[in-house]
Amino acid sequence: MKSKLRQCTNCLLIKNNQVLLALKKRGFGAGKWNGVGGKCQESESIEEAAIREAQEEIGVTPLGLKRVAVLDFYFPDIPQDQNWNQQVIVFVVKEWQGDPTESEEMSPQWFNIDQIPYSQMWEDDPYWMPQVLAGQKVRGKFTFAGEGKMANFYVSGVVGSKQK
Ligand code: 6OG
Repeated sequence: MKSKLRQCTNCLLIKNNQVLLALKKRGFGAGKWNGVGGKCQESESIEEAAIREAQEEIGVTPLGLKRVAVLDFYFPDIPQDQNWNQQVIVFVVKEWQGDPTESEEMSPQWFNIDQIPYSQMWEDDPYWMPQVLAGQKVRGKFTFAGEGKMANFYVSGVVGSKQK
């Protein structure tokens, strides 16, 4: 039987046509720009996890979370016990407390919505982030070959494969 994917959060702060991304400094996805977030613990709701992770990673407390995407990621080449398979719940945040601040894990920076550094991000991001930033909701499923080459994807009705 297929096991349930573990859940993770990812928050995109948005203000004045800009989105806040953060450079991951260590661990899974190191060297890539991404929204802020991480693993949901058993004792908390996904929203509580999103708030805690934003506080830990960039010192910001989201005051409103809008759930905008549910993304499943599969890494069939990575041993299951390394836990890379995950479901990421993406939230857009338009109000928060605190100023984005660098932590040991992430270094935040504002980007214009039309200047997102996709070449330095996970390969799935251009397939769902533009829709989310345009105000749409997205359901996506992505399969990666090896540690980070996207092989197949499904995004809200669009199915494709990518060969590199
Ligand atoms: P930690 O495991 O370090 O949190 N995440 C992904 N984000 C994007 N854009 N693409 C992916 O494609 C991702 N896989 C995971 C979820 C990891 C953070 O990275 C997100 C979390 O916000 C594979 O605690």
